[in-house]
Formats: sequence, structure tokens, C-alpha cells
Amino acid sequence: MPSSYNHRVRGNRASVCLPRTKDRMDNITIARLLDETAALLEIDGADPFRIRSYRRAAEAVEQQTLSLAELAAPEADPKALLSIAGIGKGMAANIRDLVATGTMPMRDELLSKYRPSMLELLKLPGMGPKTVAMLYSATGIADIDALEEAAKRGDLLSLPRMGQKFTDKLLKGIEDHRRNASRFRIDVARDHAERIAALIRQFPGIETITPAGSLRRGKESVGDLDLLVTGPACESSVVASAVEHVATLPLIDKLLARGQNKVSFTLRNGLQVDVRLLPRASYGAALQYFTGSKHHNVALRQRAIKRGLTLSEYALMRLEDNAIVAAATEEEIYNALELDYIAPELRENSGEIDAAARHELPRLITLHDVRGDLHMHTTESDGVNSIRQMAEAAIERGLDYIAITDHSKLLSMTGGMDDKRALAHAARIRAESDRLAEEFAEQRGPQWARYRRLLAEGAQDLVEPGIPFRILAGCECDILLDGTLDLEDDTMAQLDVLIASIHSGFNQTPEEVTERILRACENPYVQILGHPTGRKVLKRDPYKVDVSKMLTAAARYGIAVEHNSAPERTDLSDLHLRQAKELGCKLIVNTDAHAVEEFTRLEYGIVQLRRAWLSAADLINTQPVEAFLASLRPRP
Ligand code: DGT
Ligand code: CA
Ligand code: CA
Ligand code: ZN
Repeated sequence: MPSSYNHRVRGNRASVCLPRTKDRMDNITIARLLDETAALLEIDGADPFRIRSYRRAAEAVEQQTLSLAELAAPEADPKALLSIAGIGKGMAANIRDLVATGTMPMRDELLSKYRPSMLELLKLPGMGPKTVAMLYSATGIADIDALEEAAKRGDLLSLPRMGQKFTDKLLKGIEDHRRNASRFRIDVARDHAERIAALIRQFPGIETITPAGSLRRGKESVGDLDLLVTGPACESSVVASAVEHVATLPLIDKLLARGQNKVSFTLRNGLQVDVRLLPRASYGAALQYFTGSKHHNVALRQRAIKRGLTLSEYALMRLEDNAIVAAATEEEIYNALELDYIAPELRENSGEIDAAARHELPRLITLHDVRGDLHMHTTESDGVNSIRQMAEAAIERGLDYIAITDHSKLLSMTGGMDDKRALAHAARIRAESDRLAEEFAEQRGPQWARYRRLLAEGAQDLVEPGIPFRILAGCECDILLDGTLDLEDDTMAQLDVLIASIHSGFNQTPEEVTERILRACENPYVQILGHPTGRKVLKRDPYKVDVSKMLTAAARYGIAVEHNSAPERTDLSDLHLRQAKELGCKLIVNTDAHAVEEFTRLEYGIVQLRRAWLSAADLINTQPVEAFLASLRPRP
């Protein structure tokens, strides 16, 4: 997935570089203060958009090579700050305050009520902003260590709603949090990789930046970032000044190491980054080596040795005379070892080398194979866009059909629908679908608009839109604690697509939750199991469901199992996905988008499917809409 960053950087390349003044506040300090303010606002339960504007500003600031303190100085052009993307009027005023006084009024006010370390507490189960604030005012506890001590001493038991059960759950949550604290989710890691790549690319003579390591292999979380850089500026005779550029990037928090062609540093959030600058001639060997995994590399080196070769981060060489056999590209290296090219997602030493030798690697699914997205929300429940907006965004992304699946009534905080509303919503969805079909027939509307635009842009292999885009009427219906469903059978019978999901009762025993899901599967109207394990990456363990039993039941009833692409979910691990395929489950990959922007999540789902060796044919929403509908569990 995350391929090389070859694109041109847009934006704030400075024409005049102002000198940095030592005693002025540096960018990273400003970014830290803005980020801290975002944390305090979050504890205060502020509007998410407001919180995000501080986080965005912090990112924009640390991305700047110009000194913000200079730009915010009283003598500077007042427009200078505003020219930075992500900084508006209000934020510019905040930054001026920070630079002039070291703080700003709102931050001071928040700091009189909270501590920034309380943000960590929000990451624990059962700890929302209100609880965290109550805890602090009652006990002064503001960080995880203090909370753990208090919980172990039994000090929390006297506080409202914090009984023994809560305390036990909390202690387990603290343990999990500690274990996961040093890892970062794939989407977070990728955002950082892109931001760093944009900065590195500002140096002339750098052509390609590729994230290697676990990020390139598509693991759902990564320990650190491994960025490989090449271009004329990376040839060994000149690499020193490019290394200097990387070692002085504005977003570096701590510089850990700096070698001839390697720089290691950490970002403010603790993420470690290893950057290696490499000559073109050995880029492929380095890419192969630093992509890993370690086990894949060990097996590959053994294969090399059997052929009288030796494989290193510099080249594949002949043992007898050190002649280079391959080094510039990974393809050459794999081919010289008599292997088909192995996609990074497969490099876990789980049979990929044998399969590559026998030319039996699967043709892995790609983003473009997906034709329909069957799980998304609109303003009818907790989404932020309309039916029409979701459809237009899906068309823009090249999809052929979607299902709108708002929540059912159990999730009252999301505005979930009762039977009557579900049917009325379905009627509106179908009306919108019909409207699109009419527009299509008259050669107007979003499908034709997109086609004409791409045509004008000179797109290759463009085909005229063949059939009208379809919006299917669905619902994400809650599975109640006892395994019954939140809508009447008669209602479900009138929908095109029915997803059944669990959003409650996470404390059920393994037997209870397994029984609950099996019972739901017996309902003949259930067609798709939504986010079937309920895990939250690095945050919440899956429900204690017996996954084998669940998948077996789904296969027996012809229920499709959803792989949810939200990067915090990606519900089914690669192992579960492989198991699902072996058991003959129908699989479906969805975005669960709550906003048009969230369609881009699909790639995080796809990358896990690839890690599970899956092809387009292993998913049912890679089919055209009629075939897809025919693949769903038939209605009684
Ligand atoms: P992570 O960062 O924990 O999510 O996982 P990786 O796979 O990115 O591991 P990392 O960052 O330690 O190393 C990146 C790649 O470099 C790794 O996948 C394989 C290669 N590599 C690093 N150290 C060694 C080593 O000592 N032996 C071998 N064979 N390969 C190594
Ligand atoms: Ca790594
Ligand atoms: Ca590393
Ligand atoms: Zn959903």
C-alpha cells in the first residue's frame, strides 16, 4: 500500500529564509503548546472541530522550516502567519500570544482546571472526559501511575460509579495500555511518514522516499518508521549535506543518532524514525532488507546461500568473487533467486517463498477491485453527510453501488432508527437511487460529470458509464444482549441489505457472546455480520467471541462476514481472514464511513486482506451489483 512518495510537494516552500534566533521560542515548542491545548480542550469536552483546529495548527507549525517566532514578531508582516495552511486568524492570535508571553489566556484557564497528562487517562476503558475531570477534582489524580496506585489501594471504591468491577477493568486497561503504548496505528504512522517525506523532499536531488519496515508490510500497528531515501543527493560523495538536512528537520524532537547515511530521531509523540539515504544502485537491496520481516529475510538469505549467493542490504552477490548479481530493484533480486516478486504484505515467512518459487502466489486484491461499499452512515443516525452526498462521493471514487446502513434504535445516542423510521429512510434511499438512475439515463448527473471530466483530463482506459449507480437501502441493526435483533423481521424483510452488529455488552463471557452471535445468525434476515470481533487496534481486545464457531456458523448460513476498513478496527486479523476463507465464508470489505472523507479508509481494509493472501474473487463486493445481491443470503 504506502508506495513511494514521488509527488511534488505543494505549499510552503520558502523563498526567503529568515534566520532563526536562539532565544525565541522554537517551532517545536509552539507545536507542543498548541497540541497540549488540544489535549486540555479534549479533557474539557470541547467541540471536536475546535480540538482538531489546534492539532492541525500544531502539525502545520512543526512542518514549517521558517521560524514561527519570527513570523509572529510584532515587527513582522501580519499576513505572514496567515499564509500558512492550517492557521487562521484566531490561531495566529494564539501563536502571537505564545511567542510574546510563553502562554495564552485560554491555556492558562484550562490549566487551572486540568493537567495535560490527564489526556493519557482518556485512553483507558471507561474513562471519558467527565470521569477524568471528576477524578481529578476529587482526588488530584492526573496521570496513569497515580491512578494505578489508587486503584490497587482500593481508593477509587468510594467514588461515584467506581465499584470493584470498574476498578478491575481499569487495572486490566492500564496493563493493556502499557503494553501498547510504544506502538502506533498504521494510519497514524502513515500520516507522519507523509509529513516527514514532504519535508525531506524539499532538499534538491532527492527523488524517492519509501516507507519500509512494518508500515510497508501493512501491519495494523508499527513500532517505528523506517524511511528509505534515494536520488542524486544520496550518492555517497555528496550524501553529507542531505544527511544534514534530515538531521535538522523542524519536526525532530530528539535526535538519537546520526551516521554517514542514517539519521534516527523521535517525534513529539514518541514515534521513532530511522531515515536511510541510499545510492540508486543499491536501493532495491536496501528496500528488500529494511522491509523485512526479519523471518522473511532469514529464509531468503538461506535460499541465496544454497545458490552460492549472499544477500545483504547492499546487494545480492556471488559468494566466490563478490560480483553483484542484483541490487537496484527488488524485482531483480527476487528473480535472481528464482522467485516471483513477493508483495511486501506477504513477507512474513508464512509460505510465500515456496509459493513464489512454484509461481503460485495469489493475485492479491487491490483497491480498484472493490465495486460496492455496503456499510455507511448518514445524518439519519451518526453520520455527517446526506444520502446524496455519500452517493456522489462513492461515484467520485469509482464505485458502482453502495448501501446506506444507519443505526437501529438501541444506539439512541447515535439517533438510531426504530422500525417506522427505518422504512421511511429506506424509501428515501430508493428515491435517491431512482433519481440518480433518471439523471444517468438523460446523460447528466454525477456519473456522467465524472466521466466527462476524466475524459477531458485525458484519462487512459476510460469506459463510458454502463449502468446507473445504485444506492441500496439497508440498516446496521443491533444484535441485542440475548441475540435477538433490534428491528422486526417484517421490517428487515423490506430492506435490500441487513448488517447485524454488536455495540453493547462488551463484558459478556465468551460463552454468552458466542451464543448471542450464533443466535443472531439463526435469524434468516441477517445477511452480513458487521465488525464481527469488535476489536479496537491497540485499544480494546476483541469481544471474547469464539471466532471459529462464529465463522463456521456464518459459512453454514451463507452470512457474509465484514472486514471493516476503519484503521482503528480492521476487525479480522490476517489470521482470521485466512481462516474465514478456509471455512468457506463469504467475505465483504466495507468502510463504515460516517463522512464522505472516510471512503479513503478502504485502503486500510484492503491492505489487511492482502496480508491474508486474498484475491478479488474471495470478496463478494468485488462483483457487479446484481451478482453481489445474488451472493447475499437469500431471504426466506
Ligand atoms: P516494527 O518497527 O516493530 O513495527 O517492525 P519492523 O519490521 O519495521 O522492524 P524494524 O523497524 O526493527 O526493522 C525494519 C526491517 O529491517 C525489518 O523488518 C527487517 C530489517 N532488519 C532490521 N534489523 C534486522 C536484523 O537484525 N536482522 C535482519 N535479518 N533484518 C533486520
Ligand atoms: Ca519499523
Ligand atoms: Ca526501525
Ligand atoms: Zn456502522
